[in-house]
Amino acid sequence: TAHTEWWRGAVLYQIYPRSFADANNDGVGDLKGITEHLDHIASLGVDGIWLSPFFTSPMKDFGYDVADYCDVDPIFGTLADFDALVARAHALGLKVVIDQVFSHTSDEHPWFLDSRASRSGPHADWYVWADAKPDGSPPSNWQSVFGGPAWTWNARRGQYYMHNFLASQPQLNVRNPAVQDALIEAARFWLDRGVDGFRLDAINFSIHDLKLTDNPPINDGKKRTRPFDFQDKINNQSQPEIIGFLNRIRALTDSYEGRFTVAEVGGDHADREMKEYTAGDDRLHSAYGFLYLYADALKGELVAQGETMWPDQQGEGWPSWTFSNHDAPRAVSRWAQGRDRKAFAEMALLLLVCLRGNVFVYQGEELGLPQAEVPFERLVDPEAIANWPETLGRDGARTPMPWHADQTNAGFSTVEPWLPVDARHLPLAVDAQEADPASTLQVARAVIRLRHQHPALRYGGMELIETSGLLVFERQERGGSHERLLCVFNLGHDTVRWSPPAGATQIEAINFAGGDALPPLAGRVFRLA
Ligand code: TEU
Repeated sequence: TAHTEWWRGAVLYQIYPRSFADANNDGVGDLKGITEHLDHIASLGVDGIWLSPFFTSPMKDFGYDVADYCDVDPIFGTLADFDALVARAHALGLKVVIDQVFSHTSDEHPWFLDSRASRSGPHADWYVWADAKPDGSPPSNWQSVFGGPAWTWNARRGQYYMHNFLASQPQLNVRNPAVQDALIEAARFWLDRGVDGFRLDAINFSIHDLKLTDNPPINDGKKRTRPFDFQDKINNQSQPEIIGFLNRIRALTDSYEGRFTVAEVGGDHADREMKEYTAGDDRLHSAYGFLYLYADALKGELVAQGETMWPDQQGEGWPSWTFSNHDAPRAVSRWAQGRDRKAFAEMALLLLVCLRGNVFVYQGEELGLPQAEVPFERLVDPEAIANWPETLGRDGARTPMPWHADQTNAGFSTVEPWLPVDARHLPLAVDAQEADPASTLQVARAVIRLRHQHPALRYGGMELIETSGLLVFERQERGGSHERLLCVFNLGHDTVRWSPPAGATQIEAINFAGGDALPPLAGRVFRLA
């Protein structure tokens, strides 16, 4: 039943391995560093971790360009280090979810080296190849997420190959059953090593339109900030055949005990795809939506949108939400808008744990870190470099985790890290916040505990009561406890008069000192009779 599944309603902590902790002091974080700091994560009370890629990679997209699915890149350590990480995590009661990048490989993967060598070799049809148009131009108008055409010419094969991201991330032909077999075997390798689940990277990019139909332009009048956003990406994404592949992944994970799968679903059709990918028991367990990731303000309407796009109905799957990750500017910097950053970060943590679905906390979010400022000459993200200054890219969300306020590079590494530490992160370091009973870190622990103590928060349905002005909603667990909780947030800039209904008992409060007025950034949770 729902309540024995560890993953349902779980809080997962995302680790970006390059930036978490650098045990061998080469400037880049590693698996040993993670293992040494798992106590910190366990102390938050989360259910598990999600590790961004640590596989063999030329690092053109910092690990999202995989050259060997079944090995650890030497910069991160060894398979033995991975086994030690899993053992320590499990000993601490933490589940381990890892990234699987199944939509594309690195252009240095042996499959691609073979595929581009000839049109008749064993891997000839493992990637998406197409002839040029008669005038030599690319086969379709498809655009890469990082800007520029989604097609790159290869002189040896005399064809274009497709890539939704960098040219060094060729698109796998996931329609080919042999490709699916190989990916399933890679997943099995990690399941046998004890991982508890997978986050499936850009999985809605994995099956393209065979007819290579041009994408229509987007004319919805919305402001678009990212360069690839001017064209609907319907034809290089998510064709119906994806479901067969998801069925195979689910059948594999179901052949092990207690495993979890979550699709990463961005793009223009996320709301439909999230549901399709999770409908029924033979697809994925959950889908991770982008609703909050690029929003430039946190409003009640946004929460309402999430509930509308993901109604609480049988058979529609289970959403996963996050406010921040390694791709998007950190939420406090997008949302605080001149208000007190610490107060904002703490209210946002309470709201996150009150949402219906699984929630993901990104490393540093428990410290209330703002987006780091990375000077132009230190930018390394290929998306940032290609599109600067229209987009600042992703480096500012990927700077080293600050462990010690008084140590060099915040205790992340003894040598200059691959991305600089932002000086504003030093006073927010873990050791400084450990010593302060009123820190964001202590609030993070308290609110995660709150979610775990209340089945209504973890498993319950959500009913929106007010979404403009104040955000007010109820969470109710219909199954076992029949618990009903009322959650109230003032996301606005002004104080609002509000008093709880008769018989309500407050069980948590953030930025609230009492009385019948709710100051901006106040959040309160009540038990209803
Ligand atoms: O991101 C997939 C994705 O949909 C991108 O649009 C993402 O929003 C982009 O990075 C925006 O800046 C995943 C990973 O999370 C990302 O880090 C990888 O670069 C990408 O896949 C390719 O593997």
